[in-house]
Amino acid sequence: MQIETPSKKSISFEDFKTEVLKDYKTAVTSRECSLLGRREVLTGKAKFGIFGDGKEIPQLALAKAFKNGDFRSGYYRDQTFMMAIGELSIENFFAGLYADSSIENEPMSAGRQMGGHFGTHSLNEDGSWKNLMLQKNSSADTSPTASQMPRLLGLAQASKIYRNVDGINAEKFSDNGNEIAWGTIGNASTSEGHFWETINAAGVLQVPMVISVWDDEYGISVHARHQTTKENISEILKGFQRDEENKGYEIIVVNGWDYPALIEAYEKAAEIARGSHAPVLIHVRELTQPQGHSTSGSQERYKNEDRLAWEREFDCNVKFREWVIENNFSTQEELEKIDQEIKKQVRDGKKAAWTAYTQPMVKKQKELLPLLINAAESSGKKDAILSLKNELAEIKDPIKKEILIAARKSLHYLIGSNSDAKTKLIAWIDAYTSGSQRIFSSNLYSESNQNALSIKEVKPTYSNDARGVDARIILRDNFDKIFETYPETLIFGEDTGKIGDVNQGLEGLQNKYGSLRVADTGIREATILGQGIGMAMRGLRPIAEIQYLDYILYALQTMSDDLATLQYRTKGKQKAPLIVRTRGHRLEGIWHSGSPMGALVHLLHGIHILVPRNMTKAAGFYNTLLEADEPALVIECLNGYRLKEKLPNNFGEFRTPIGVVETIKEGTDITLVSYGSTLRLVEEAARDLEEVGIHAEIIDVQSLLPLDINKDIVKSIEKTNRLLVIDEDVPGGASAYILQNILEVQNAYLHLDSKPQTLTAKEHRPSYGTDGDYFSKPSAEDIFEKIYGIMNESDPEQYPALK
Ligand SMILES: Cc1ncc(C[n+]2csc(CCOP(=O)(O)OP(=O)(O)O)c2C)c(N)n1
Ligand SMILES: [Mg+2]
Repeated sequence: MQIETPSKKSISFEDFKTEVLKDYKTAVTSRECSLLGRREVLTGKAKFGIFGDGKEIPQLALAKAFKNGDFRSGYYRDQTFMMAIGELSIENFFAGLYADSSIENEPMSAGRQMGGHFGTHSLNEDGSWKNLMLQKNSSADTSPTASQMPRLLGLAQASKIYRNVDGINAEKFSDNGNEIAWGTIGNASTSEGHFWETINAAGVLQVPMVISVWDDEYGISVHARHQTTKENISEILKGFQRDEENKGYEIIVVNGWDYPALIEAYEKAAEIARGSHAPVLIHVRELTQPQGHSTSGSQERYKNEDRLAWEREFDCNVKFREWVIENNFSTQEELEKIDQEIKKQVRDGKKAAWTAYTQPMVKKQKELLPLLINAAESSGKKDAILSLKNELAEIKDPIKKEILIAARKSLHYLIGSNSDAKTKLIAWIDAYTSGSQRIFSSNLYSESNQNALSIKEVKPTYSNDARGVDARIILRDNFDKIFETYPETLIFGEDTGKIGDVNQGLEGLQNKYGSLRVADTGIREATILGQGIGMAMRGLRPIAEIQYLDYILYALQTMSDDLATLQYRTKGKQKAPLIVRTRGHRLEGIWHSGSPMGALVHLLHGIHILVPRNMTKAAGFYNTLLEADEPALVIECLNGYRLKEKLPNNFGEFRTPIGVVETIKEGTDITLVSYGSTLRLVEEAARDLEEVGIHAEIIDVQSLLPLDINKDIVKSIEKTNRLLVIDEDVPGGASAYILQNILEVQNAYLHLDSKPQTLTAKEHRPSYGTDGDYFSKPSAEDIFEKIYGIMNESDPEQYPALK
């Protein structure tokens, strides 16, 4: 018998039945995991649970349309999809719930993320790319609602670049740009700015992005009437609908319990997005939450009985089951049998996951107990140690923390004693602690041999008659060389394309390399960043330009939550070697001369933050970064583009090392540490100080994250015995961060004869105009006086008071 399937392709009834029953089993497995998962939390075996129950059926349809090479960028409801594409087993699901820190057991994040945060592995053990065309890909989820959206745009845009830019080796990443980036988002999260920014940008860019809105009418307890105009996201997006005259979106509305309609919707969406690269929005309505939002609350508090009854009736699994029986794919009895088998499978999988999670720690517990007994024997406080031991022995499935508490506390009772048993105990504690610490702290930065710190310095070279040119020329000629050498590089931002950026560091390059590689974007910093992240995750080398440093705050959430955590949250299984280019520090006015470096340093651990003092240094950083596999933020000096710099003759080759400081003036009396635009003022003050007999040594840190990896600053302080850190951030900002490193990491306090100090901008934003700048930021006079004051205090006879 032949039937007309939703795919409109005629396949045999038997084949279709097999597929339907496979889907049924996945839906039931997923639901059973959710039900048991909640129990695991309520009985205390897991901390928190957020599950995909009530969203199963549309995810089966999505999985059918999802092909190798495609990417998902979604959120915590998508367990059924992950199961359907074969990337999440029952054991993996429970390992995630328990926070199992083994990447083999918990491949999503090695227990670093809450359960329900999904990702696949893009990288081999050595950090190199896998062939992403041979697998189904999911970018690693983040918890902030809608934070998946900016990245989704870039994942989709990569297909457009691969389809339309020649010369890129796409083998591992694309087949002529046929890949779709599939987004998922909850109805309530469409209230976020990131959603709207991404929707508009994808419409403008016309990229193969299919975004599904899972609409269950609620965002935790808050109903759609408080979230969405007209309580209907597809209704209010109607203006985006494409038509004969205008490009735009295809918008599809479908009920989340209607299996055949869903399959048809997803097939249609895939055809449009793959073929024409038009974005598609699928509004999946009438979804439910059988167990409520998460384990931290109960929906009976905010849903009335009518709503709860409706949800029971329209539960997508219930409806699917009815459809399966009505259409003779199976019988009530057969399905009951399947249900029972699956219940058992899930129970068994759960048990296996618990055993795999707990066994290594039980082993450690067993190892430790005799060590504690021996240590007790050698201690004057035997009973205290034995009682710690007994408490530990009674714990059935101990976690690392409980084991280490017993071990480490026992050392309190061994202070002053010496014994073989104590030595053995200490060695055991140290080994277990450091091994465990790595489990939780590795991979913040790249650990491959392409990590940025391993790229060695290459100095710029100059011909004998090298002229001084406007510094922006150096950037431009270096970018030219970069685009010529690396076909996979592209740069985009506000005014980046046609005019070649506001300071013309890219002058003429759009004409040369085309408007896809040197591109103008809308004014939308978060999605400029997201474009970069997504494209970098698919093998391209994007440079995302943020026009001014002050405006990076719009992109900061995406940088901090997504880009900076990517390597860490996947334990090195995904990477986005994105370069973010911006310009800042000093010009004029509250929003064109900010230097919020402390804030950035604090929020962006995981990204290298580079602060070149001139454009040759900046160009050298770009060259270094393109050899590396890590993200970085490069802040050019806003007031430096028209200053003269000598023209190098090895463009594309010279490399500024990352994390290495440079002494730019030698001196014996005091060490001055600074970076970026401020250095020119520090140099000016230092020249004036020479005239009064003070010889300052100036160190340019060049790189704030990481900072002075060779600990060179302390070597200078050993000589000068005095330290002043100068910058344009607020008091206690980046200068305090630098000071902490010098004093605590480099132990410079051992060599200081004067109080270490900082000189910073005022607490407020810099006021407009030349005088505004003079009274807001440290001036050469401020710097001179501060240093003179330090010298006067140390030797008033040699340096009599200035005032
Ligand atoms: C930026 C941000 N704000 C708040 C939260 C807390 N939070 C987690 S889920 C959620 C509701 C999301 O609702 P919806 O998007 O409709 O997805 P659903 O859970 O209903 O599938 C909220 C407010 C968060 N994770 N991120
Ligand atoms: Mg919702």
